[in-house]
Amino acid sequence: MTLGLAAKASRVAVWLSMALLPQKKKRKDPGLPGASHSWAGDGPLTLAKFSEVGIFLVERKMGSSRRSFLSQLARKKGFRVEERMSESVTHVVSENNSGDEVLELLDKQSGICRAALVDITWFTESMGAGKPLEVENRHRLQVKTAADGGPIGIPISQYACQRRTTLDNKNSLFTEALKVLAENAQLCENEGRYLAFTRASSILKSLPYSVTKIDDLQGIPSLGEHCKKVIQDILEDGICREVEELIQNERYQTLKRFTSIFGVGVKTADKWYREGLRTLHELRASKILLTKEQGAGLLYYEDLIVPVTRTEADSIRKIVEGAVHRFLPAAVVKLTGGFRRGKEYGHDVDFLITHQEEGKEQGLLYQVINWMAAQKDVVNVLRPNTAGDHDPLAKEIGHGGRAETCERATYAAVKVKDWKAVRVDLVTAPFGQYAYALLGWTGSQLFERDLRRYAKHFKHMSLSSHSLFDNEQKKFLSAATEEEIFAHLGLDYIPPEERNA
Ligand code: 8DG
Ligand code: CA
Ligand code: CA
Repeated sequence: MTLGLAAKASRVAVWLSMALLPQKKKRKDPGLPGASHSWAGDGPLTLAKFSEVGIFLVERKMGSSRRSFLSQLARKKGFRVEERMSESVTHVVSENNSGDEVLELLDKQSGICRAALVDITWFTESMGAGKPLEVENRHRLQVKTAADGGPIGIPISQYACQRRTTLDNKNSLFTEALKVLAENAQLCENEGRYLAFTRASSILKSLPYSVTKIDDLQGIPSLGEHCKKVIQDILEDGICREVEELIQNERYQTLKRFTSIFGVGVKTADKWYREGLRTLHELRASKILLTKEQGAGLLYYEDLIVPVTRTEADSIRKIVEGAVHRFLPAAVVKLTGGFRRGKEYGHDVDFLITHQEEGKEQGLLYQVINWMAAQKDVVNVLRPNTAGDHDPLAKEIGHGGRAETCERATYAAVKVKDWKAVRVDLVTAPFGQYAYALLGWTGSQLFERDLRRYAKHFKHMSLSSHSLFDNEQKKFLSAATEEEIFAHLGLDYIPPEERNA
């Protein structure tokens, strides 16, 4: 069978890596206790009744003695009051300050302004009611536009899952520069800096306007001094010298080259660099022992480095669907990852497969792969190699630090004349976990990371690609759709094409 792919490719060789999602397991570690502790001034450590609400009282204009009195009052009534602004603050309460003034204060403190900015009336009414009231518009502090070009009508969340990020990036000049810094941090194994640059870049991607002057950044969270300096350099000179120098840096160039080989991580790339290797040619000529993945990654390097197009992804979908439906005609095959978010190109193609009758999907991938491997005129699948699938976001889940592991197998494709090697991620999920798997495998990675961080910090819930566990009610929350998951988390629904954080 010939597939109408790019001119060069008349057939597709598929590089398959697959992961089987396990059945929902009974959880041993129930996670956090039902209510969080709160330090009640001079009194003993008490349990906050309304632990989901975290109040931060702005001292400015309120004064320290009134602030301390109000803090004690709230704690006595079972509210959690934080002394400092942090991620667990949900309500910033201020008296006689404008929203802009509060935002500026918060920006100086930590850059966190995800919380609702409310007037003291919300606080006094909630105290009167003996419970946290819903925030109504009349409680909210008004935030004016930050600058002429920066219409920040509402506070911008530091959480990607509370922002709408389309592919229309109006600040690519800055985000490309920050991406280089983020990549470099990753190549230096500095996760903190990597995240800081990635978050800053992601926030800029979500802005509905182009930043044209430094004032446009007012009220934007997650922008540290370093990021602001990069933006300022670009605004003034059109380039950022630090970034330009990095791009020319030999270690950066070499490690980027080596880590772009499938199966090669930073540690290996760095080792090769220290051994004096610089180019793929040198690597190929060296006697260095490669793992199976690395060998295949190097063999198909020239193919895999070329982004997969949407047309190619569609052709692969037909192949995968054909194979799946041979064994399970009613199975659902869903394109996920970047293509589901509307991207035109990807580094691989991701599919999620399920069947309405729970359990039917078990063993399906092995049948599918084996069958496809036999269809050498359609796809050319080679060399199954099983390994544990470690969820890269597992630490964001935070229930006892235990990662959900999936069974995973990587398959490589033979490259013959006119074939193109493409990486494909195949995942199956039991029907009951489908919505969670769909959300988890659609990305972007930062969007997923922030969903989990948000769930943990604000809802005391543990989100994964399998489930959502409520640590207070100590139960799993079921969801048939992504919309239901957002609702469980108390978040506005964000469609896939706005998850390009
Ligand atoms: P691209 O291919 O277009 O370049 O980007 P993408 O489609 O957004 O990225 P991706 O690397 O293909 O990943 C898509 C999503 O899949 C990502 O948001 C997180 C999720 N994901 C992995 N690996 C794993 C894993 O091993 N386990 C789980 N549970 N999720 C994973 O990428
Ligand atoms: Ca992908
Ligand atoms: Ca993938």
